[in-house]
Order: sequence, then structure tokens, then C-alpha cells
Amino acid sequence: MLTSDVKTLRVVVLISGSGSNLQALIDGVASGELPIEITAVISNRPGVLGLSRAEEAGIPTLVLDHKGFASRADFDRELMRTIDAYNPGLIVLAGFMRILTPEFTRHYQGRMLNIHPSLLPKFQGLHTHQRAIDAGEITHGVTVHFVTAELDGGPAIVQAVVPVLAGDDAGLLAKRVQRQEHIIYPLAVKWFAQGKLRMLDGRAELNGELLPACGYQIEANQP
Ligand code: NHR
Ligand code: GAR
Repeated sequence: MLTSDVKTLRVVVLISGSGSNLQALIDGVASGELPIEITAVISNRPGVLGLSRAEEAGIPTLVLDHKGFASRADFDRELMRTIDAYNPGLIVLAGFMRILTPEFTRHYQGRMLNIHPSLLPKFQGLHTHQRAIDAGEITHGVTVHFVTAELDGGPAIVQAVVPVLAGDDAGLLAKRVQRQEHIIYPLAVKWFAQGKLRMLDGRAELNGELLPACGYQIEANQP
């Protein structure tokens, strides 16, 4: 069979910023590790580095600036229309910074992933690294989860744990966490592409087994 006949998962990636997680996915495709095709990268912010990364990789890019819309609902409807034109099997939020309406999350239920920089259910929302330091946590980390209407509340798929070290500030801790992000996000996307991962009754299931509430926890590697 020709490689062009092999069915690869069509993925649309949503970004708002630097796109280092997008880059990890692009690199995974280039190395042959990830059986997906990134069919489009969409940013709600113009001029961000993630758009240049996509262009460099020959991936079509689009900017849909939320500031041009009267309401969240209007923005989300246009975003849905734009995404669906690419007929994706998976939507990946990679540093996407707009809260999505229940209408949007329902439409992509079970086929939309997010990476959140904390050990969910701890520290939902923003400024997670500073909040982990302020709370005196000795460990911190990152979670990939299915996106539901509940902000950062969908079922967890995989988590990586890192230590909080003496002398850490939010920037140092974020860097340590991000090295793990670039490992676990391609891993979760690969599982989904291989058909090993699905959302069932509000839970994440891997290889036919329901995952615990924190997802599949892996030790940080290549720190
Ligand atoms: N939408 C839903 N419905 N559910 C989730 O789980 C979502 C989501 C949208 C984004 C990513 C999330 C994160 O990983 C995400 C998960 C943005 C905010 C936020 O407060 C919060 C969480 C996340 C992303 N955004 C502000 C807003 O008013 C804008 C902040 C800004 O532009 O800098 O949308 O942390
Ligand atoms: C990542 O650390 C991601 O976990 C976080 O933003 C960064 C995006 O980096 N996501 C959120 O905070 C979502 N609210 P990237 O653009 O370089 O992938």
C-alpha cells in the first residue's frame, strides 16, 4: 500500500502564542513518530511566533482575532465554521488562551485536547506556576485532558510531575514544566491517533481501561 493510502488523523491546532507545543507536534510528524496530519493552525492573536513555526513547516495558518467579534458566542461560531472546513478528527489546544462556550465544547466533545500547566485538579485557570510556588507545593507539573464545558475540568489523560526547587521563580518552574509538556502532548496525541484513547461517559479510557482521575501519571524524564 502506498503511504498516501494510509489513513492519518487530521488535526487542527489552536494557538495564542509562542507555539512550542505546536513545534513538538510538528517535530513528531517530521520524525515519523506521530501518525497525524496537521491540516491547519489557527491563532486568535495576530503576529505570534506559533504562526511562523507553522508557516516554516508548510502548514496553512489562519488568524481569527477575537477582538473583531461582538460576543464570545459569535467568535466561537466562526471558529467552529473555520475548523470544520478542514474536517479534522482531533482539535488540539496548544497554549490557546480563550475560554470556549459550551456550544463549542459540545460540538467537539471527545475529540478536543488541552494541555494545562498544573497537576489538575490543582490550580485550574491562569498563573499556575506562581500559584504553585505561593502554595508551598513541593511538586508541580502538567496535565493533558479532554476539553469539556468545565474550564480545565475535563477528564485527565496524562500527567508529568516535576519538583519545585529552592530558588524557583515562576519562569524557572515554567521552563521545567514545559520540557515535560513537549514529551507528554505528542504522546497523548499519538495514543488518540492510534485509536488507543477515547472519552467515554466523561472519563478517559486508554487501551480499553478507564484511567484514574489524574490520568496516566509518568515520571518526568529528560529533565
Ligand atoms: N474552554 C473550555 N470550555 N474548557 C476548557 O477546559 C478550556 C477552554 C478554553 C481554554 C485552556 C485553559 C488552560 O489550559 C482552555 C481550556 C484561558 C483561560 C482564560 O482565563 C483559562 C484557562 C485556559 C485558557 N482566558 C481569558 C478569557 O477571558 C483570557 C486570558 C488572555 O487572553 O490572556 O478567555 O489554562
Ligand atoms: C504552555 O506552557 C501551556 O501549558 C500553557 O501556555 C503555554 C503555551 O506555550 N497553557 C495555558 O496556560 C493555557 N491557559 P506554547 O505556546 O509555547 O505552546
